[in-house]
Amino acid sequence: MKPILATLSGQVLPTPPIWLMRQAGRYLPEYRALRADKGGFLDLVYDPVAACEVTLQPIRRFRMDGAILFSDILVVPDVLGRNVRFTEGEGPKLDPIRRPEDIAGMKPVKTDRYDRVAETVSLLAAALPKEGFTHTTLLGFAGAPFTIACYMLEGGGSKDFAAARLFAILYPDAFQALLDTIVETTVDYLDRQIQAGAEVIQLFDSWAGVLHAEGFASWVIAPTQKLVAQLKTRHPHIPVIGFARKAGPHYADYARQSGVDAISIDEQIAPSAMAELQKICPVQGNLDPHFLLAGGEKMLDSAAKIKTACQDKPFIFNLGHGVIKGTDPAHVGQLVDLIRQP
Ligand code: 1CP
Repeated sequence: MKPILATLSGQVLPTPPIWLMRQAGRYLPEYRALRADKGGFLDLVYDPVAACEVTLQPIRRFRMDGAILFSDILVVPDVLGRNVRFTEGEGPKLDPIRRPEDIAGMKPVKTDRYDRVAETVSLLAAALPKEGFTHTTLLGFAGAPFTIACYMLEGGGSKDFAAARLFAILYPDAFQALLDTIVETTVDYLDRQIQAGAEVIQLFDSWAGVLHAEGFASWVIAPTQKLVAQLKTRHPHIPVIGFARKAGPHYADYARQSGVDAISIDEQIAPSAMAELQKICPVQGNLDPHFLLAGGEKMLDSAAKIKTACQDKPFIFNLGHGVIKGTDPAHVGQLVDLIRQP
C-alpha cells in the first residue's frame, strides 16, 4: 500500500511519509518559468497539461509521498460566478457579496471549470505510475466551507476577515445558506476529482482560527461534517484530511466531530500536543515553514523533534502552512532526507 494511504488506514510505518503544502509554486525555478510562459495564474490552473506538469515538478525533485493537484481553493467561487481574478502582487480578487439578497439563487454557472480540473487529475493519475512514482498518493482538495465563504464575502484576502465575520453575525440565515451552497457545489467538485483518480482529499480551512468558540462549532465543524458525510455516501473509502488552521483548543473537537479521517495541524501546536491528538486520529504536520526558509541545523532540529514525538502513531510529515516563496529548494531536499532516515 502507498505510504500515505497506509498511514491514513491506521498503520505506523518505519519512517513517516512526507509531502508539503504548496510544494509546487514560486520557490521552484521550473514553476516560475512555466508560470511566466502561461501568463495569468488561473490560465495555469485551467490548463490541464500545464497544471499536471506543475504538480509533478516537486515529485520529480524530491520523490514526495504525496502529489497535490495544482489548483486553487477559489475555483469553487469562480464556478459560482464570483468573477475570480488574480492580479500580480495583489493576490486574489472576487466580486464581494454585500447583501443577504445576493446569496439566494446563487448556483454553479461555470461548471466547465470542473471539467478542466478533473482533466488535470486524470492526467496525473496516468503520469505518476508512468514516471515511476508508484509510492506517491494523488491528493485532491478543496477549500472548506467557512474559508470559502470568507473569501466570497470579503472579496479577497484579509488579515482578519472582519467583513465576513460581521456578516455571519448580522445575517446568520443568509450565512448558513451560503455555507450550504458551498457544501453542495464542493461535494460535486470533489466527486469529480475522485472519479478522475484522486485517492485522498484535503479540506483547507485556512481561516478557521479567526472564530469564537460557538462560531467554530457552527461554521467550521458543522458544515465540514455535512460535506464529509455527503462525500462519504458517494465515496466511503476515500480518506479526508481536514486542515482547520490555527484551531488551537478546538482541534480535538474538530477531529472527533467533523467526520474527517485525519487532521492537519498548524505550527502553533507543540509536538507533545500533536502526539495527544494522535490518540483520536492520524495527524499531519507541523513544521513552521519559516524553519524551512531558514534551513540548516535549526530546521533539522525542529523537524527531528516533531518526527520523534509523532512517529510511533500514524503520522504524515508536513508543514504547519505552505512553503514560503523565497525558500531554497535545497532545504526541502535536506528535510526529506532527514524524515526518511530510519
Ligand atoms: O502567482 C502565483 O504563482 C500564485 C501563488 C499561488 C499558488 C502556487 C496561489 C494563489 N495558489 C497557489 C496554488 C495552491 N493554492 C495550491 C496548490 C497545491 C500545492 O499546495 O502545492 C493549493 C492547495 C492552494 C490552496 C489555497 N489557495 C489556500 C489554502 C491553503 C493556504 O495557503 O492557506 C488559500 C487560502 C488559497 C488562496 C490563495 N491563492 C493564491 C494566494 C496568494 C492565496 C492567498 C490569498 C490571501 O488570503 O491573501
